Amino acid sequence: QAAKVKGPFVPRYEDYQKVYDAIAKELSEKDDYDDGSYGPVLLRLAWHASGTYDKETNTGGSNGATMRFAPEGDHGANAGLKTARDFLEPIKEKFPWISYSDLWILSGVCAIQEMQGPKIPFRAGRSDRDLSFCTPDGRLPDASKDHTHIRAIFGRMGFNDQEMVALSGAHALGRCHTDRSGYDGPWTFSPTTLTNDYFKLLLEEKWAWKKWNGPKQFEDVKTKSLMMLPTDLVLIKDKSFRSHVDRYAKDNDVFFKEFSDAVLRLFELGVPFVQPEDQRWTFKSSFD
Ligand code: CCH
Repeated sequence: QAAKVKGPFVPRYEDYQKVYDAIAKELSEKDDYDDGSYGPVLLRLAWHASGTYDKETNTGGSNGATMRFAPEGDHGANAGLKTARDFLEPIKEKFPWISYSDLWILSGVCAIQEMQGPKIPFRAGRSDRDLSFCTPDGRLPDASKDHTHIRAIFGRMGFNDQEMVALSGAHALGRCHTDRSGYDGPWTFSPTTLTNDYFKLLLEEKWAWKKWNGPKQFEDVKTKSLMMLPTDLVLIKDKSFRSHVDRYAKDNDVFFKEFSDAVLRLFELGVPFVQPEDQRWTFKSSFD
């Protein structure tokens, strides 16, 4: 009788759902961080892993997880993201078969869904690469700049105006930290729940330069407890951007749909998937 041969472990949807569940559990249990959740910083990790993509050279993007290495991990834009990488380390130990690249993106998906955002369909298949694949500094946006810069940075990834505005709605979540970017404060009153409040506040509040010794940023005149970056205000100063801010402020469902589509595209930039586009997975949230 032939001995049973065990083939190599090929993870499937159920296995990735288990990883999702483990991240969601950690998110709900470790609630003593920042505004009560690691969700925002996990999303920022997934975004900064993906947002290095350059469509001309097909370099950068989430395939590789090269932010693990010093040159890229030390880029100014990535300050503070070690917190997110460290948060995921016990998960990686529990599920050693998942690549860091897939884990970081799956945790971004999980963060969005667990913070009551839309579903973000996911494909697996990213593989980790060595430090020779680190991207040069300067590929991520600089918050002190204007519309030309935003279009140049996101245009390099292949995004149009509408997608740039949709993606920016992520600033409903989290906050700026003086010891990371130098900026200070949250954009909304509910920084651990995804809503279209970022767009509503942009339009409804009065924004003035904050008087302080830090980098130039805006504060809301009424409560002085919220902030906007110079690049955030650009979205209501530029006519084309503004038309999308108006649409998203009016209708949260439209925002969720277009945010989900744009984030899905961001997370897949430059990844040579085997899993076909029409067979993406949608994970169950902890509250489904
Ligand atoms: Fe962002 N972001 N972001 N951002 N971001 C910061 C924090 C978050 C810019 C600058 C900053 C996107 C686009 C832009 C998040 C998601 C997205 C901070 C504060 C700066 C500065 C960092 C700190 O001090 O900790 C600029 C400039 C742009 C575009 O022009 C996009 C796109 C996304 C995701 C889709 C999230 C989430 C945070 C909160 C992180 C936290 O730790 O709370």
